[in-house]
Amino acid sequence: MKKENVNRVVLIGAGAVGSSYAFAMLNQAVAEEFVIIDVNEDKATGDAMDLNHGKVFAPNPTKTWAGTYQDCKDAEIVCISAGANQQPGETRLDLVKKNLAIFQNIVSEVMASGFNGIFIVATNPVDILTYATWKFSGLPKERVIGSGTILDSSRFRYLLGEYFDVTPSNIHANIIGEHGDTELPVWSHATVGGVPILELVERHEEYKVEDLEEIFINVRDAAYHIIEKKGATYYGIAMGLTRMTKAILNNENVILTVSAYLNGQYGTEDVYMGVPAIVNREGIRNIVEVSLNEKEQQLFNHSAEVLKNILTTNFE
Ligand code: 6V0
Repeated sequence: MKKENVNRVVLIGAGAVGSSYAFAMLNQAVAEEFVIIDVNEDKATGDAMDLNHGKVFAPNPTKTWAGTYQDCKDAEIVCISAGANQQPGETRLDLVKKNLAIFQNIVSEVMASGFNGIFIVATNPVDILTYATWKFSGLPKERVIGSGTILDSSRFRYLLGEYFDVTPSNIHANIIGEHGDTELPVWSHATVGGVPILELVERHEEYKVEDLEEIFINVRDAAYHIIEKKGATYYGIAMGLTRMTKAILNNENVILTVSAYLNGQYGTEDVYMGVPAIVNREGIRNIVEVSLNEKEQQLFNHSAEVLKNILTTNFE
């Protein structure tokens, strides 16, 4: 039996993303208990051993073990990063069929345990699989959250930070829409220390619109470049998932750009997409509706359309 006031997080899928998430979670001592499940039981057991051996160096020891679906019953959060990843040349949307089948199985096992917490989904295509998790689990939409464009927004802030030579935390800028090829930058609300980036480009000759466009392309295509070089991407997303987990467990009411269920916001409904949202202990408290300009709204509608077509094919 789990003690009261102890936070338990269960990870399902201890591959490159899952193991990196586990490493970040233990290093930041986010939860008191961390359980690892993988269809490859040896990988889960080996990871738990390896992580436990470093526990003495963490800010607080996290009780860590390779578990079973029964452990989900008392978990506050189940984070899923199980499934196939992109091979060179594959888009995220190419993974739909393979990963939907895996998710049907995983989510029904989690729910059969009596789980009543919050799902965080990382597996690609993340917006589709977050929707699938919501459907398969029957949980309220607020308690199923995808990583969405949290990583893309973080890549965006990093590159803009380099460009303007300012630390990324002082850049406020979002990538929204599908976590994938149809995502879009919200330039109309991007600021550096409160100054609109579009104004900076107008006022200072050294900054150019073409450079901004190139920054966005690099963000959008970052996964392809990393996969070409080292086969997979995992550290960035793992840190993003850890940030989401912290926001929930610490009841932070922080705004993160995650995949949330849209119910009319941004003129779109019945789809999960990356948008800024207030995250707390209840999951998604609210979606932040930024007023998009006409071009941004068109791009957003297109992104929604692409995702909805996939949902229609697979869920009707
Ligand atoms: P990986 O290293 O192949 O790990 C996948 C893990 O899932 C393996 O350990 C498998 O054994 C395990 N697994 C497979 N089926 C099951 C099952 N039924 N039950 C339990 N475990 C299972 O892949 P990697 O970790 O690189 O990627 C995982 C997923 O994350 C992929 O879909 C990626 O595309 C996705 N990513 C998502 C990102 C995001 O921004 N949301 C970023 C990077 C990767």
